[in-house]
Amino acid sequence: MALIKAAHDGVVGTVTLDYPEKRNALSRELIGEVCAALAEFREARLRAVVLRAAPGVKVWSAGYDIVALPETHRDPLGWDDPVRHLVRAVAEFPAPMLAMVEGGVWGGACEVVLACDVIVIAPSATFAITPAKLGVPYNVSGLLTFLNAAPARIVREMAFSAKPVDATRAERLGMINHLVPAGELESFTYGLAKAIAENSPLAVSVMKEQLRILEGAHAISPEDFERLQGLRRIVYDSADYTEGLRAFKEKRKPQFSGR
Ligand code: LCV
Repeated sequence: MALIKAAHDGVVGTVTLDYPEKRNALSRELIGEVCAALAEFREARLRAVVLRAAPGVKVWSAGYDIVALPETHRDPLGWDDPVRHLVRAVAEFPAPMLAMVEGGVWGGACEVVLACDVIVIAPSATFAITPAKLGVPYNVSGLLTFLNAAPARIVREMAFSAKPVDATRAERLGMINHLVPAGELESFTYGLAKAIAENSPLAVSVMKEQLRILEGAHAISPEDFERLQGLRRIVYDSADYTEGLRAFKEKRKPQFSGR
């Protein structure tokens, strides 16, 4: 079953998330389709790509496919998890990726949007960092994506409260590039994509790669990394982690005990 739509005009590509039954949850299958489309776009040497959902959606993406997360004893967000693949594919795509957003963006989807090079949103867009609501130990590279996209104090508030940030606040904080009226979202985004596509693709591509490396140039010692992994392990082996996932599946509020 196709969970996305992909198309291009030889210059600008579009990937449309199209899994409304599950609010565009980022299942392994959906992410596999996005990555395959990006691989084709790379071959076609496209100069910009727009990542979007269907027009007028209330939910741009509900984030990780929570149902697929392991219930315990296994890192749910390790190097090989599907969202990490997608974030890397976005960051390493050799041309700019523009996220065009209306509706709610949750959890892992928030990371995917913030990993894009340019973000254009409509007034209905909201952004939430949700691991604390679910009891999930987010990972270091994911948190770095957030830290590169918003001030540390804001990342803290978003991560600790899991409350959505609305479109005007996201614009004020510099988390996104442009907030435009819903009726102008497409024309504005594709206008910007075309302007980018008229510039030197080699210069643009090498700047994107340099910025990616510079954004990741934070020193972390092997000891600190191991320690953080150990702390994360305590979370995914906890009763609270199991409770968070179960509560979602049972459509109820989780009762966290801190154990
Ligand atoms: C699987 C889903 C999902 C979903 N997965 O529609 O960053 S972390 O660490 O938190 C990471 C682990 C992560 O990204 O987790 C996901 C974080 N996302 C969220 O917390 C949002 C969870 N979803 C919702 O709160 C609601 O679904 C929203 C508000 C997005 C939409 O509400 P709405 O009333 O429009 P439903 O809740 O009725 O959802 C429709 C169907 O999509 C499934 C959900 O279980 C339901 O399935 P059934 O029709 O089979 O009951 N669904 C929604 N989100 N992340 N499945």
